Amino acid sequence: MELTTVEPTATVDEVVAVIERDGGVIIRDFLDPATLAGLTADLGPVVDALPFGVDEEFSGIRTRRLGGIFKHTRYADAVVRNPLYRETAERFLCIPEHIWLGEDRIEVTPTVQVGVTQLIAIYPGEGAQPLHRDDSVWQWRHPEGGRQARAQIMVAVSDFTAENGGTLVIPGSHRWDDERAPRRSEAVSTVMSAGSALIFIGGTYHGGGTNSTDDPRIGLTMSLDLGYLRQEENQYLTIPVEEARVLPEDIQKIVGYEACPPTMGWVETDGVMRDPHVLLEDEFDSAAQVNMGARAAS
Ligand SMILES: O=C(O)CCC(=O)C(=O)O
Ligand SMILES: [Fe+2]
Repeated sequence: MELTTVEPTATVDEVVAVIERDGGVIIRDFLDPATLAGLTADLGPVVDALPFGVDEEFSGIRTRRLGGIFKHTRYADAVVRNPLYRETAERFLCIPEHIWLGEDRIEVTPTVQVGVTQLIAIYPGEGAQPLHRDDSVWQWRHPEGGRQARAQIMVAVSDFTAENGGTLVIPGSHRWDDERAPRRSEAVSTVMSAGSALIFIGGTYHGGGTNSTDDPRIGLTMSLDLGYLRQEENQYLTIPVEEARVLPEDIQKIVGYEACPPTMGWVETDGVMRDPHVLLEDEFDSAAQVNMGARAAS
């Protein structure tokens, strides 16, 4: 089975229907050429200056990863504003649930928020990532018909091919329960031209592919997540980094300056996804990182 590609003129209904069936869909020419050129111009030099990753198991050691995309370029705004992504995400996530306030039954509809932003440049010689679900960051469970937590996008900044590491996806795997292991033989490559995009939901098994070409494969990924998957009181605004520095270490960690396994809460510094506590340290181990595999096992 291959992934379905739809035209940029597709409706949100059509996009949602393919994702409900397959777990993901490719939108041809998702970005216009000027936006794509702007992304490349703004992000290319920044990512080129980063060292390679240090995590052989998951993030890659022939891969460069840049986070904090919205502080590096305004051309990323078009990604979250594009209705084919934004409204599709809202269809999966903004589903009202009721709560009781005394005897009043109240419908509450969650918002969406950006959860992760990353430019991922997979260089020649990088091997395939383990297939995974991105909603594993919350240890999300998957009963049939359960709600989704995340709608993810992978925009092709370079062409994506089967040879250069175009994202591997297992069609239909969003419906699997949590006991079934993903196998490489079940995955198909995301093949799309620069400017096109793969939209998939958090329960879909996927991973970066092997790059056996001579050029890097460059993708911009972002997620829109359930707006309530966060701390109730906004501790980072209440106690920003400069104020947190003077707190005792156990208090720094309990208010939120600590990652939760496997990788929740990371910050990117020098191309590495790190525990946020490093922002409070004068010196830190440059090999210190959050790691889906190691952290999950520890
Ligand atoms: O680079 C890719 O194609 C996928 C990367 C990915 O799935 C991840 O890092 O979580
Ligand atoms: Fe992923």
